[in-house]
Amino acid sequence: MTLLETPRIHSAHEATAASSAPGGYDGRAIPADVAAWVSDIAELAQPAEIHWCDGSTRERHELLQQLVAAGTIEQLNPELRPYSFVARSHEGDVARLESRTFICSQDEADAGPTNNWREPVAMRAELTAVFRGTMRGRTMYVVPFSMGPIGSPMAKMGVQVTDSPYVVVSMGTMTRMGSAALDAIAAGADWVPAVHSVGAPLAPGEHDVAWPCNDAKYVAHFPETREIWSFGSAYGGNAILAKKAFALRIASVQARDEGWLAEHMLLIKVTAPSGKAYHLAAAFPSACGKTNLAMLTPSIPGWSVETIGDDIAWLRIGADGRLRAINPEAGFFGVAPGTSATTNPTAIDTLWGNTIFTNVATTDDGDVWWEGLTPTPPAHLTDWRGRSWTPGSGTRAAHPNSRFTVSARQCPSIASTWEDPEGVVVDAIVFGGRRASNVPLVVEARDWDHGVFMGATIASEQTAAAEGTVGELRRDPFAMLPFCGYNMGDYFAHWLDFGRRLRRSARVPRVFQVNWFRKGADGSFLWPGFGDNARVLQWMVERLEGTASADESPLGCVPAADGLNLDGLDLDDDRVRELFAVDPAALRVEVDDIERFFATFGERLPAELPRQFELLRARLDD
Ligand code: OXD
Ligand code: MN
Repeated sequence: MTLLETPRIHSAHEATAASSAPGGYDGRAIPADVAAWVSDIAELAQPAEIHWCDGSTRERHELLQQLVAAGTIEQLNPELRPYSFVARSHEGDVARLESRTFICSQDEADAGPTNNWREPVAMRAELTAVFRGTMRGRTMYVVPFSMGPIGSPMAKMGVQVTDSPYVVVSMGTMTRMGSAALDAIAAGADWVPAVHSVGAPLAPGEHDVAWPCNDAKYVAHFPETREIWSFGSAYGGNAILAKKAFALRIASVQARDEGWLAEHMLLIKVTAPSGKAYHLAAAFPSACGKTNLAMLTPSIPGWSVETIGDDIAWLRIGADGRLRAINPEAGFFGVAPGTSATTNPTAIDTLWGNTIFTNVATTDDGDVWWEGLTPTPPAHLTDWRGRSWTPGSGTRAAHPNSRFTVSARQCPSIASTWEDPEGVVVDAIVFGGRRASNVPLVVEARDWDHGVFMGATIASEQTAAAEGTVGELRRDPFAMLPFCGYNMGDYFAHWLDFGRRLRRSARVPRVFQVNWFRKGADGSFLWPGFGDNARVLQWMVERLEGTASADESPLGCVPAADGLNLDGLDLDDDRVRELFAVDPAALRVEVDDIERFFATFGERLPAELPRQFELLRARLDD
């Protein structure tokens, strides 16, 4: 790069004006290491301009206007959906790309059998080639952000550079983004660098497309140097690097090294009619109803559920010896299809305005629609591809992985403690998946180690959140299969070790497994789900309080007869029996599958897991 091509660095309020001097940012000092890194990336990617994001409302407004002008987003009817927008992505850029997600640890064994490993030197060379000149003709945005409330001892900082203004506004919703985060870095906080490009340089005078992206895609993580490099996609977790790439893949490595947990978990506060409140952290694979559970409206009187987070939780042992957790995110990037006033009225209320929808359908009067929003679709829609759509056309109007991006602050059920810098005390951990068979409605683990076994053996039917065949059963330990940044065998060991540390502290949380999705012989769901899931939460709380009795089953403790509150529910005894049925023959087949899965970890599998496995086998043979 010659000196003449050196990109201009300017403040947020000078997005198109002449630059202020490098190092100037709203009069603030830019930390030298951040400035040096930004300048290195700019030298490689060669953007036309550099914009340091301050996270202000004015900046967001300007970016949204720019995105409307570029055709990336369209404003919805302000009378129906104030200050809200719809984006239609490129048809080849609609989900997380697990096959293009790489963990580039020095040693392949440290990535483990569940990750795509790439040798870091070779990957750096490949990335350098694709990133060279990738931002030509575009603005590179520098996005300083905090995961967790700024100032929280549990928060962590990052800086993402991106050439996508759509990604900037998404980061603005999903994180605490802007000057305050940069100030925290200037004050000495460590930060994770994340480089993102849509991979679509513009030649002088070239007309841009609405959703620039590249057929070649990479979401690469370097765990030892805590770096993220993403190329070619602007969709969700591929591009909003604070979320899956940082808050789970890189953070899981930091958590292993620093003795905490970075998990794919929602966080809720459940209050019993007595007024006593408990906090639950629950891990479910992508698109298995985490947002619905996080915003649940209980069907049973006297109970309430408040939201702290819907996707990611960071947990550590607090100064008081209790397990404490924060939601590191500031917004929800939720799956739209299936969200309705019946399934999740709180989400519907949250989405009243100030929302960016991606790949949903739009109505003729300028509002949004997706499958499941209303029992019958409107007579005419514009589908997620931007084409005219009528019911019966045989295609889906909204993409199955269409999303809403909205601030957590807008959620009517958000708990007043959701930004508590110390985190909330976690009383119970829940694991779940989407299972048509074999897994009962609820089971309680005998102890922490048994709970780790439950987490390690979660399997779920694949959803549309990532590429792959929807419906196929896959092992998804701790719902972290696509998100664990290191060898999952070591991750299991870390969980076991964490339990040993918890046992030395005040109280070890209880562990449960749930399955809302079991089907009967007739193929229909056995359990009504949604608001009625509060009945299962009630049983868990009563277990915590020591008032609910349980029966032993080979899988763990299940509610004793009459233990589950089924008042007012039209569920006959046969269905209840089916919900909790344990079929040893079917489970033995499952156990063989678990054995094969565990074998893939070789000597990295901690001995406690095969021990738990043999105990289960023996219980099934009893
Ligand atoms: C998500 C996912 O977007 O898990 O939360 O895919
Ligand atoms: Mn998720």
